[in-house]
Amino acid sequence: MPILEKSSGNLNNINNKRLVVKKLFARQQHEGFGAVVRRSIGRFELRYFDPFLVLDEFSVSSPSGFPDHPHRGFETVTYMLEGEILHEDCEGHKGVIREGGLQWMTAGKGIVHSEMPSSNANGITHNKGLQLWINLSSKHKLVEPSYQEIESKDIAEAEKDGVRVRVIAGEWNGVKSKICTRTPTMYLDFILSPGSRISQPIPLHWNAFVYVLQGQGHFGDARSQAAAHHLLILGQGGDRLEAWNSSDSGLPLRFILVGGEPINEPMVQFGPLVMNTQEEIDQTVDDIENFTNGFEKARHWRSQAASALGLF
Ligand code: FJE
Ligand code: FE
Repeated sequence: MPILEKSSGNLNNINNKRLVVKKLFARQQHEGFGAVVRRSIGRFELRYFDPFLVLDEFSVSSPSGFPDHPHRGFETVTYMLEGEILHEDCEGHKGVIREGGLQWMTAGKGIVHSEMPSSNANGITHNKGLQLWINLSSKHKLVEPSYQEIESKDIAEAEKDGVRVRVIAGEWNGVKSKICTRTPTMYLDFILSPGSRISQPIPLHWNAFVYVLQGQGHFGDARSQAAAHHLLILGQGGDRLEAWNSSDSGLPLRFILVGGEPINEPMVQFGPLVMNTQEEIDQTVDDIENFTNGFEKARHWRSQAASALGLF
């Protein structure tokens, strides 16, 4: 458990490092229609890391993907690392999330959509990215659905002392993301060249994790090393993360650092439906079956991508 490593004499733990309290390797599993995900948050060993419900490193090659499915009560954040994904929803919202680009979707009261490799993916067989599910507090669960989309070239970026940062949410050294988060969240994509390091502030009471994408690094202290596909849960009791590239092959270290303010409410999840009580889940299942309370437009809607694959 997170124990204060050294006493600073300050009850607020200012200037204390956060340490890694749990390390998980994300194995591959099958999800959707022929898609492969490495799930770290949201699997049996780590059901919920308030406010984070799921973290999937996904890979889809045509013909595969995530055909028509509903969401209610949370947000999905899709960040493409390679290739692209076509999304279509029952409200008529449609688009392609390209390499390096971001879609921050507030499902709120309800959306039915598909997420599939785009047909003109020009022979790119591997479309890879990260999808993070962030819970919404009870007062935001039933907001109108909305999207925030940012192309790669418009994602805030900064570089200093061998550290490159892409600011997905929150800010780094005064460089701010334009994403509005309903659940206060920071999401930084770090690329550290060999020999470089960071000391990154994280709000004291937030839950925070690292997910390593590439290379090798140390996180928190010299005892904690990790490589690609590992999730590191950071303990409480500190206001910053120290990390450094410890690759011995001269490769960059790439990882995301994500933090969020815990919601501290009861959470009941039924797949892509996340509410506070079982009654609200039962109501949601009713709404999906009867096309009510936000699911009206799903009655006659089928995504083009899944239709083209003959999935109906
Ligand atoms: C799914 C419910 C879902 N991980 N990573 C049930 F919503 C999904 C689903 C996804 C998903 C989509 C993308 Cl683009 C990336 C994802 C789960 O759509 F797979 C199941 N089984
Ligand atoms: Fe989805």
